[in-house]
Amino acid sequence: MINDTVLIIGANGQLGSVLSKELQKIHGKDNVIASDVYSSSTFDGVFEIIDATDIKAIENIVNKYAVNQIYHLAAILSAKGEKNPLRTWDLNMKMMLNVFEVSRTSNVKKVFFPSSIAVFGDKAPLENTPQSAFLNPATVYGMSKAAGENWAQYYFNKYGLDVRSIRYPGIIGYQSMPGGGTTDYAVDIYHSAVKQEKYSCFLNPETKLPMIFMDDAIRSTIELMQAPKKNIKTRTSYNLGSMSFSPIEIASEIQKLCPNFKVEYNVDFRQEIADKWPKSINDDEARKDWNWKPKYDLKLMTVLMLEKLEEKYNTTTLK
Ligand code: AKB
Repeated sequence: MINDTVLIIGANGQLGSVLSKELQKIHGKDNVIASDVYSSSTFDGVFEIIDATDIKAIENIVNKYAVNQIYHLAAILSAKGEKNPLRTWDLNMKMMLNVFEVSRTSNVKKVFFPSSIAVFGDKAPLENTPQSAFLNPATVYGMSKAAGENWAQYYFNKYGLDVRSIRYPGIIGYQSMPGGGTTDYAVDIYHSAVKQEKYSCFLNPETKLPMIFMDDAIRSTIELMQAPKKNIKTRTSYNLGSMSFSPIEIASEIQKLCPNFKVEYNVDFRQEIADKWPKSINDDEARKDWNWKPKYDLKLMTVLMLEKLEEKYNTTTLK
């Protein structure tokens, strides 16, 4: 067991709720402080309510538990963010800077800050998008992540704060639901299949996007955070590749196991966001610096998603 006290901000979210449990296994149940702006009825462990826009609230918890690592996962995502651009910028930036400032002025030694494929825009190559491609994000969420990456690098260069970051693709897991993203369809579609409902997809059938299975996303985060400091050469954020597919490809993979499953396409404003994002990611730097290697592909993920969701909904849809 590693003797650190870890604070997770945004622990009720899609990634946070799964990561909190994994971190408990590594650091011990009492050394993981899960927090969110709302309480959790399901988390088994230490939980605190924190509004991360309030720097004092973060500081109090960091001091109370002598926290020395923070995973800052709270943010308004791409699609939801476009409904209220100024509020999204304000919240995402304020929370992130509060976390960096509290870390700089306290005993926090390491910070995890998630970035996203949303940092890329139409000036980056759509296929095999390189680590150092030009960043011209088209959403406020993407703008806040691109700015956050630069702030992460600034805090490292200027204050020596060990901030580490990954540009996540869309994350797909059976344990939790995403909220407000453009890649959310790739989780929702599995729930519809298992509930034997027709799925209405908000992206067009050919829209290919980079995605990752939850287990790989969690493992990548932990591997990055555990890598020796000298290996971390990218101090903005690492590209992370895993799989890429379109709605029609995921639907046909599901149909191999649920032959009656049907999808209709009702494209909305999220299409415009997806069209500017990479279709596939070059993650050579992550592979080289901290040995990143994904384990799951679309086929394996689909089998697991359907099996686990069948258990959850207590249904039998699989062939
Ligand atoms: C979103 O769709 O906004 C997120 C992301 C790719 O960062 N899932």
